[in-house]
Parts: sequence; structure tokens; C-alpha cells
Amino acid sequence: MPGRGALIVLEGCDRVGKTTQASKLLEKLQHRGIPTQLLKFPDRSTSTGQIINSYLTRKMDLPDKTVHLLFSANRWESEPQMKKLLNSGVTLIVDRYSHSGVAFSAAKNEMSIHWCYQPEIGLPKPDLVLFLTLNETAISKRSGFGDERYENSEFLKKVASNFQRLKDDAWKIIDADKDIETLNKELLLHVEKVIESVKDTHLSYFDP
Ligand code: 2DT
Repeated sequence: MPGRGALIVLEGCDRVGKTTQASKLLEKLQHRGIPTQLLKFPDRSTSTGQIINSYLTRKMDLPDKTVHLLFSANRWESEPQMKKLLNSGVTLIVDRYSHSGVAFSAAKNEMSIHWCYQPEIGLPKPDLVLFLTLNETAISKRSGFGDERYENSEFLKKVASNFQRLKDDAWKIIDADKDIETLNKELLLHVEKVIESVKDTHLSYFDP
């Protein structure tokens, strides 16, 4: 069996530095000759992504369940390509994935975590979830919210508590209150270990 790539996801609340860390990981892995690609969800460039973008930027209102399913459909749009890449040995660094999907939608109170998880069943399951955390004081020192939906502290507190309920063995909880390079070195250690340990295994999937 040819070695497969690893599915590595960065998760966490707003302003913890996921996007910066994801691109730095990509750069370093590529520099080491490890085939790697970066993905970000929601992917606002696709047809579902454009609707999601209109929703997030408040140009459009949609019922909560509809939006939830669109976020999931946005991942399913990428699923064939993700599987192909992973099985051909490419490691994927993913900036937000199914756990954001569940944690954010379930914070609206209308949908349970169980309900929110159902459309994720069958998607490739991350080999590693790097969950970046920051304490309140550290968060308040970072630049403020924009004006997209979800960018308010009360809502994000509920999201954070939902994330706590989704943890499993693939998660590493990382204190992100460090300078960019120090944090990136720490993440890279976890990433390299996982790339090595999964290369001769089969991809797994979210199960019921
Ligand atoms: P970004 O700021 O990272 O672009 O995210 N979200 C994200 C959901 O509600 N469901 C999902 O499935 C995903 C991937 C998190 C924009 C917002 O969209 C939220 C913040």
C-alpha cells in the first residue's frame, strides 16, 4: 500500500491564530519535501461557499438548519478531492472542519450536537486535531471582532463549551499564548509525528 497523507485540522475559537499557523505549517512541510496542501472551511469560492459568504456577511438570511447543512455540503463538495489527495500521499492542513460545523451550529440552541453531527458522517476523519486555546486576557489583547455573524463573545463562549464536548483521542489541546514561531514549532512536532504514524494505515471516516 502506498503511504497516505495525514488529515490535520486546526480548530479553536476566533483570533487564536489558526490561519497564520496553517500557512506556516504548509510552508515548513513543503520545505521539508513533504507533499502538503492547505484547505480552509468554509471554502467561500464554491457555489455553496458563496451562499455561506452572503449569510456570514449578513447579505442574506437563512434558517439555522439550512445554513448548517450548507456548511456540511461545502465540506462534501471537497470530499472526493480530499480523499484522492490523501490516498495519493498528500498531507492536508485544514483550517476549520467538521468540529467547527457542529460547535457553531449547536451554539444556536435550536439543534443538538447529535443532530449537527449527522451530516458529517462519512467524511474523512482527522488524524490530528490541533485545538488552539487562549485565555480571556490573551484574547482581549488581540485585535477585535469584525462584523460577520458569530463574532460576539457570548455566542463564542457557547461555541467554546461545545468544542470541549467534541474532544477525542485525535485532539491535542494547545495553549496558543506564545509567539508565532514558538507555537508553530510545537505544532510541527505533533504534525510530523502523525504524518509518520498514519502513512501505512487506512484513512478513517466519521462514523454514526
Ligand atoms: P472563518 O472566519 O474561519 O472563515 O469562519 N463555521 C465554520 C460554521 O458555523 N460552520 C462550519 O462548518 C465552519 C467550517 C465559524 C467563518 C465562520 O463560520 C463558522 C466562523
